[in-house]
Amino acid sequence: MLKLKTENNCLLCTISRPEALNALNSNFFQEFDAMLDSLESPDNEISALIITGEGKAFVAGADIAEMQHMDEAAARAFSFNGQQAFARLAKLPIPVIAAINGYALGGGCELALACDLRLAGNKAKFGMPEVKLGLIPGYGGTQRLPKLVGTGNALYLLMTGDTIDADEALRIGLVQKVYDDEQLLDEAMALANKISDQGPDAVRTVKKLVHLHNSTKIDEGIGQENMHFPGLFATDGPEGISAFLEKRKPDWKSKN
Ligand code: CO8
Repeated sequence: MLKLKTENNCLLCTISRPEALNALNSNFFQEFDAMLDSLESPDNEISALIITGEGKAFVAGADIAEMQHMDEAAARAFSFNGQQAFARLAKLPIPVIAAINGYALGGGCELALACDLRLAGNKAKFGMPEVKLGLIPGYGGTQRLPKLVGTGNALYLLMTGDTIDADEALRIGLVQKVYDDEQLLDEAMALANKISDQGPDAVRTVKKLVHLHNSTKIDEGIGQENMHFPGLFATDGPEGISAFLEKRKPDWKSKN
């Protein structure tokens, strides 16, 4: 289900099951876990991950047909498995960009929520339609969505099951940018390259600290910032500062 392609050290992961609008089934999670294994490996040289979907959907949700015959134990396992996978995705040390090319519904929206940055094509559609099926999100959506768009916007989407378009998603902060569909992947790649041009250890540390704000009190988080700040003076900092003063581009490899 996953087509993987590397370009400029950036991994493009295309979810490819267009006949079912890329609905997430057990096969998906097996392949996704294998991709995460390789991205978590210490030898990994990939500097950014872009996730997109083939055809008219990013992902139209968890596979409803697969859920049809689940009992409670199977539902718990299916939900837990997805939660674990998306938690691993959120914790990857590299930036993860969702390039949302179409429907991002239910589990598909939750996948996008577990990414660091969300870019939408202008035909993208977002929603949490689980209540229409008599269900709730099971891959972290009840927790990640309100943190991103606020309690009111999250409850509106979660209680009505309504679908919103890319401009509305931009307005409520669900996505960071909206592009013409034809430009979406190029823009996602340009964003990945732009981030890759920055101090790699600085970017990893920013990601770690910003995600920490969801689980810590502000004083503790600021304390963590102070703990991590000096470490940059032993990695990216000297090269970044010298390059600025010498009016040249930093060569991060020279100091790492
Ligand atoms: N699961 C399985 N198959 C799907 C899904 C899905 N989520 N979405 C679409 N498909 C299939 C359709 O059944 C159809 O298959 P077929 O051609 O064999 O009939 C094919 O994809 C094309 O779909 P449509 O003909 O419906 O395409 P339309 O353009 O008419 O409609 C929609 C597009 C509006 C996106 C429509 O397909 C739709 O409403 N899909 C379902 C969206 C949805 O409800 N998503 C939420 C699913 S629940 C969920 O994600 C919970 C996550 C947590 C799980 C925890 C585990 C227990």
